[in-house]
Amino acid sequence: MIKINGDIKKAVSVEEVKNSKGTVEIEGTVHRLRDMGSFCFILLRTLNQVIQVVWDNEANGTPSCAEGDSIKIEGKVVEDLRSKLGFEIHGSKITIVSAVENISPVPINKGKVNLHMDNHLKYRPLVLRNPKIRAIFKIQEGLCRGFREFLVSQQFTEFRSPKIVAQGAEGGANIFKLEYFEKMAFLAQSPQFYKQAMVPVFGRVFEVGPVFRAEKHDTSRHLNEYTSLDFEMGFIDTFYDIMNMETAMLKYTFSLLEKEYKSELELLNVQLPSADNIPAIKFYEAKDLIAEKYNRPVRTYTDLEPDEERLLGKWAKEEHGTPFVFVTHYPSSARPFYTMDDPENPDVTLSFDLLLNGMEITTGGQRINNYTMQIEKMTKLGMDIADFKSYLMTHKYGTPPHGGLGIGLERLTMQLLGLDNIRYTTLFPRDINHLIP
Ligand code: AMO
Repeated sequence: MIKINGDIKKAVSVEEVKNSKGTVEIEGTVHRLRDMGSFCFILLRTLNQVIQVVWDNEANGTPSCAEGDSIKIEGKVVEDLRSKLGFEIHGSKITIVSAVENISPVPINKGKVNLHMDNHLKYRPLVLRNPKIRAIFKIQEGLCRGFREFLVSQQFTEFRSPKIVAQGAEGGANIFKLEYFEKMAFLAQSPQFYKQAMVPVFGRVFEVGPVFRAEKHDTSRHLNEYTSLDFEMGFIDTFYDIMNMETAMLKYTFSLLEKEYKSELELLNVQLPSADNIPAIKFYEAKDLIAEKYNRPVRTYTDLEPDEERLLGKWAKEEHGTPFVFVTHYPSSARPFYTMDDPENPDVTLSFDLLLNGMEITTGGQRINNYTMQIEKMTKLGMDIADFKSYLMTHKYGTPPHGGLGIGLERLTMQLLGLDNIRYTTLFPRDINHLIP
């Protein structure tokens, strides 16, 4: 008979191991075995850290485990200030829980994984076991946690929107089509319509979820599926309320990372930036400033080019000592139909992007909340109102002034950690060439 008593199997933290007196038993994967002759180092990849076990070959015989085995090891915790964790385990008994079949074809246990991108992605399930690669995703978890915890503290409600939808929310051709029984459907480009619909329901909402963009080009900053951190809030006075909320969220998140993700930040040698005193510059002023300061004539005023974003990041660092810069008042033609135009100059919008180290990580702004105004803008853009009847219910039956933003989680991770390709910041990237793993 199997007795199930409902106990949850507890995971033990490194601190608990360190502070335990006497013998401990730890579970983990053999990360590395280093035979030194009379003794052996067994590096064990545990839930949180790689823990060093010293195994006395003379007293215990050579260890029975191999690299890649899942084992339990018993031993005594001994303080050792030379070790990174301040202690090591003097092992006395090994139990193999699951033996490895084959040696990994990629170097999981090396300090750095030096693989060509194609091989890196081909062996992704293995590469992710490397502590430095894993640290990227622990930090990413911290970014999502910070976003969530901060917004909950500000009375936002978390919601989930459908990913199979009938319309594109962001315009453009970068939308995946899908056969949906007898109808045509799409993969959601963003939760835009749904987060706006939630404003009259909950007042303030957020979602952390996948979004899909059918980008055909192969760049270091675009994915076909990425995670969007979205929020939307009602009763805003201006779109600066959104920028202030994002700034406060970033500050909260960075302090959470400093506290709870210290070892990962150290492993990756990352210094988090300060989100204090972020400058804001208007779109047209930014264009002219870059042209003048960096001798780069404006080619088009339609949007910021990647090179202009990079130079603007340089300017923010040089002039304001920060890697962040808000760019506001984008041209109306560069923003989707739901964006509120500036009543003082309808050619520009009450919208912004946030750049970090010279790359856009966020888009946000105030939305049109007035029904007539929204219909007028859509008509001007040649859109068929009938297709958007459901979306327009929000406006028709009343919604307060509202706005929000979408942060690309992978872009934020990439820019914070100084990585040169967005593929390193998503577990299993989807780009034009990769669907497996
Ligand atoms: P936008 O389309 O600008 O705005 O997207 C918001 C943020 O998402 C990230 N991003 C991407 N990341 C990886 N791969 C891509 N292909 C990709 N495309 C965009 C960027 C960008 O700043 N609904 C609006 C947001 C809002 O106004 O609330 C939207 O989706 O970091």
